[in-house]
Amino acid sequence: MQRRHFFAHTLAGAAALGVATVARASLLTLPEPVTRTDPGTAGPWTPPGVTGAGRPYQPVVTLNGWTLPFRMNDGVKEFHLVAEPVVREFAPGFSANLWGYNGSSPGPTIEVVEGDRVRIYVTNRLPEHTTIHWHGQRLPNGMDGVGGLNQPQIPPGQTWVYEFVARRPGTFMYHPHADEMTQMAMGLMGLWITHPKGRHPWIADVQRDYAFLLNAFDITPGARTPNVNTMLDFNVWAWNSRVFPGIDPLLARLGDRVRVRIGNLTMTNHPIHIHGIEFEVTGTDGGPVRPEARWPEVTVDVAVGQMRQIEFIADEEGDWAMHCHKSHHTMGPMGHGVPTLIGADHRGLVHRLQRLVPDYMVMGERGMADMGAMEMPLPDNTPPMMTGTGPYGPIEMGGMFTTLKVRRDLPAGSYRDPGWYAQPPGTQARPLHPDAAPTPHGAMHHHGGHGPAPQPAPFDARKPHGGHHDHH
Ligand SMILES: [Cu+2]
Repeated sequence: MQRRHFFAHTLAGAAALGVATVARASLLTLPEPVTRTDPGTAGPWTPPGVTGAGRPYQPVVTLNGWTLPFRMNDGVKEFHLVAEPVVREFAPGFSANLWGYNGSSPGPTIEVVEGDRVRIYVTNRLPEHTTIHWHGQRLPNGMDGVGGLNQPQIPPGQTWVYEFVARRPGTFMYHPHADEMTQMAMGLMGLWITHPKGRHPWIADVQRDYAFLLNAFDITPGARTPNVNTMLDFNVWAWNSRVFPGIDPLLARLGDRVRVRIGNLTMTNHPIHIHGIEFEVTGTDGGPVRPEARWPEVTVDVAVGQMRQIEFIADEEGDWAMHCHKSHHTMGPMGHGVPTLIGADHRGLVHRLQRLVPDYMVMGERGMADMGAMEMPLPDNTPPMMTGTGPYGPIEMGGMFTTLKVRRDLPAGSYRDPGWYAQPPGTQARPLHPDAAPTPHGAMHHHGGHGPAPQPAPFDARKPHGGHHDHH
């Protein structure tokens, strides 16, 4: 009896919620869903003729992502998210079947202004039910999106409506709260930015405002679909479902104040490190941090389910590395299960092994750096273990790595890659004997550097059959 009563009560509550939220909206036509599959950075987006509830804002740039357009309907900002299977390119030569929103994983960034009333239509084109939880938002309990707790699940094929006021400014995210381990392992997630409606004492004006999510996948080399039951042993460490060299650089003009918003939806923490500058954490998903509570950092640990908003002045020119400081997170999926062979003596062994395994090659007896320049057969559809080539050769980084490019002559508001930085004479590490000085490949000079990024240097291939070296 108690149980029956409970169910009746729950259904009545759910029905009431449905009436309250859907009745008004069902009289309207749905906004046409906007779709984008290009994994490149779309650049800032400002709605034409609309500046939100208050002053104009500096729009965010979602790294390898985009901002979802909305329509105004009687004073309400209306968005349409479609949860659906997508194909995402992680880096050239490596794509996967994921789940995303509106053609991409992560889904598009939702960008609004404090005080906006926001209505989000969510269409479920997945093969199973889903919901969306609006991580970090102040909202009515029935809009919080935990399937089974705050609402019934959204069945496949249906469109449901969320509606609430974006009550406080900050850096937030959205993701399913339904079969969550599977749906996040498949890439369902997105960013939400609420800009302040007026001048806020704890929120500075910035010239550049970047945002991305940390996400991780377990994709067997050569496969195209993530293993969704993996709990800890992920092998693809990504920013916005991209891995280096597929991650775009962050660009800044010398002297710009730069904000970077980073959210973590992986199952481990990521200490994000930027070379060349110091930054402060100016906000979290809990809101802006008051200035007297900030301290300088060059690495910020972003724990699971956290967001960190950092700011710095880009006052040193150059190409500065920016990466997760867990070194196995700056590698691709080939790095696991390979024994350490540093110092092992392979003399006499290689030819005997090659009789049994013709493609056998020596690797790792001097460290693993040779892998960055090695040409070896890889399964289709997998990135090299370490990859990415700079003006002086392989960078030996993959996964969660990119660069912060600071340039004196970058036009204000330009997001066009200026190519590699040319260090001024006398400011670069050098060999003791000057005739052994490095030769840059494709470094561009300060003037005229507005063309496309130069081609990487050709690989210095180390073939399997040439694979043994003299030992001392
Ligand atoms: Cu990491």
